[in-house]
Amino acid sequence: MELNDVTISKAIIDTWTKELLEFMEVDVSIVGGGPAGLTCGYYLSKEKLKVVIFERKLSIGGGMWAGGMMYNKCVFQEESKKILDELGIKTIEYQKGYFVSDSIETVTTLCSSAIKAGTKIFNLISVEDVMIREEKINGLVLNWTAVEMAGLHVDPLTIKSKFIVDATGHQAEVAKIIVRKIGKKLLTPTGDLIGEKPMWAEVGEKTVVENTKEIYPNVYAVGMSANAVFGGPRMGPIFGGMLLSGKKCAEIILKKM
Ligand code: 48F
Repeated sequence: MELNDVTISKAIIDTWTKELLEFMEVDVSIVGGGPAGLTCGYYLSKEKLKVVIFERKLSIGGGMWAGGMMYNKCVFQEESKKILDELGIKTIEYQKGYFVSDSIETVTTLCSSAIKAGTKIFNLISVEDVMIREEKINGLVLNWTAVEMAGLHVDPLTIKSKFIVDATGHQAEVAKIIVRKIGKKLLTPTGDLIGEKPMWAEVGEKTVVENTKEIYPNVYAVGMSANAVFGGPRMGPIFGGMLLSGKKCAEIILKKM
C-alpha cells in the first residue's frame, strides 16, 4: 500500500481534535502532570470518572525525572510503597524504611497507568485562567504553551469541569490565579497562599498529605502545590508524599461525587 502524506496529517488532526472535543466537559480536570497529578488521575479514572490532565511541557512527570540533582533515583518511604507495588514499580530497600526506585521507570509507569485507567493527557497546553459562575469555578482556560512562550496575542479556549485539581507543583499556579482574579478567598487562614517553607523532609512529607484538601469551592491542591498553599516545607527528592497526596485527593473527590 502506498502511504499518503496528507492522510497521515489528517489522521493526527482528526483524532486529536475528536479527543479534545470529548474531554471538553469532564468530571475532573487536573492541571499539571507531575507525580501528584498523575497519581490523582490514575485513582479517579480507575473508578470510571472522566478525567483530563493538561501539562504545560512536552514531557509528563514534572520534577520526577531527575531524582535528586540529576541522580535519577527516587526515594519513597514505607507508607507509599503499596502504591508502587500496586503499579508494579520496582524498588530496592536501601535501609530500613527507605525505598529507592529508578525515576524513569517510575515516571513512565505512573503515566502509563493513568492513561490505561482512562485519564486523557494533553501535553504542551498551559492553563492560564479559570472559568467562574457566581463565585464557583467550573472550568479552565487553555492556551498552547508555545503561545505563552512566544508572548503571542492569541485568545484561549475553555473547558468545563465539575472539579479542578491544582497539581502545578511549587508554583501553585491555579491558587495564584484564584487570588489574582477573585481575591484572597482561598480556604486558608488569610485567604492568600501561605507559601512554601524551607527543606524539611520529615515534616514536608506529612504536611503535603494533610494539606491535600479543598482550596476554593470545587478546587483541590495536591503535591507541592498543597504545601505552597497551606505553608508546608519542601522535601526534595523523596516522592512518597506526592503519590499519597494524589491518592488522597482522588478519594476526597470520589466521596463528593
Ligand atoms: O513540579 P511537579 O513535579 O509537581 P508535584 O506533582 O511533584 C513535586 C515533585 O516533583 C518535587 C518535590 C517532591 O519531592 O518537591 O518538586 O507536586 O509537576 C507539576 C507539573 O505541572 C506543570 C509543570 O510543567 C509540571 O510538569 N504545570 C505547572 N503549571 C502549569 C502546568 C500550568 N499552568 N498549566 C499546565 N501545566
